[in-house]
Amino acid sequence: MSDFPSIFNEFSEARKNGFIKVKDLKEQGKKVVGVFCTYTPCEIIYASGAVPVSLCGMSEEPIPDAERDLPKNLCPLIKSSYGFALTEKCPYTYFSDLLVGETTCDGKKKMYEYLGKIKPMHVMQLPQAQDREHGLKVWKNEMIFLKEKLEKEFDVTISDEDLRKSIKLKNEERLLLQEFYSLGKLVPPAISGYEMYKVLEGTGFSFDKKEQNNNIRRMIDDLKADYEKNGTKVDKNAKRILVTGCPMGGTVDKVVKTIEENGGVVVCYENCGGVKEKAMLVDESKDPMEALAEKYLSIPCSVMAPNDGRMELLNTLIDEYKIEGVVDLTLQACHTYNIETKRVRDFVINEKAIPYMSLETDYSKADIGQIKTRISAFIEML
Ligand code: BJ8
Repeated sequence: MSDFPSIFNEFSEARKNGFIKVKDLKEQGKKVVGVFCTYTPCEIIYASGAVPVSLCGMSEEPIPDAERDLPKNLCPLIKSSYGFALTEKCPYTYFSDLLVGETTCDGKKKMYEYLGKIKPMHVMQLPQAQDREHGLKVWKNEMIFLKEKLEKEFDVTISDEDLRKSIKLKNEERLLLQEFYSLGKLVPPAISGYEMYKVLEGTGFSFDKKEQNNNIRRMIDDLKADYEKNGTKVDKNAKRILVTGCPMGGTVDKVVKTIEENGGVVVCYENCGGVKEKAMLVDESKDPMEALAEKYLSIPCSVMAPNDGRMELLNTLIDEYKIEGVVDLTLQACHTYNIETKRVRDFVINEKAIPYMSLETDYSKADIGQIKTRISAFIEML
């Protein structure tokens, strides 16, 4: 396979390059809204004329500062996100005019109380179950509440037409990203899991969605043409791995690189950043708020109880991507994903008859050796 198109590098560097872009946007008078979770209905933020940017902390750097206010025994994603706001070390947090979070896990929602003292903060009350009709009503009301907050905060009016336009644009992005990550279905896959992750991550930091969608289209076409002509650089004997569990931005080097340096290739990410949010579109034929509430409430995250949707999604993905092993990643002190490992393990081993391993880690380098030993033993066994 030849070198990647330059557009690929652009996506994988998007987080770094976005710092300058976000500064430029601010100078042009654009509002920036910092978000933390896949449940955030970004369509409403776009409809207000603002741009959403992901503030999920992915580095251990600000964690010691965060631990002045937060307990040590807390998920690194929460501590890192808070630490960046506290220390003003992350330009995205620094430039955000408003932060929007949801009552997902206990750690996040309690941390938002402190974050609200540093930056203007709006918290959406997320229902914790998907099987009650009144849950959907609550969530739709929360959508309307967010819309009103944005209108007031930014002195704008958000019409249904504005919402429909942003829903369409986000759906286009989802369809393109579905096509992109489906390149992992090829045997052998067209690109490594590490490269795939970097592109998917980069879309959270591309602010002009129209331009971004054109670039993704071009990149997919180039990758497909290249695969046809030159094949792939991924080893055809590499074991096909699906990664599920917590968001992995802060652990991708430690986990994905290790999988791929030890005879495996990640062909599918079920977690946030991967398929979880992108698998379902927003219904463009319905009332926009109704459709947004339906779509976002159906995201199968472990903060939902029960979380049957995750098993359904895993079931489909394991078959479609011809998975040979499942790696379930939990960030330390994430109770919901940690508890759900039993259900996932039972499902993968007993119902899908596929090897499974769970990994609990944080953002430090302390356990790199142990992770390498465990992952290489797992892949060798496949
Ligand atoms: S939709 S996965 S982004 S909540 S912060 S739950 S790791 S203890 S991030 Fe998440 Fe939204 Fe769900 Fe996705 Fe655990 Fe940490 Fe909580 Fe976390």
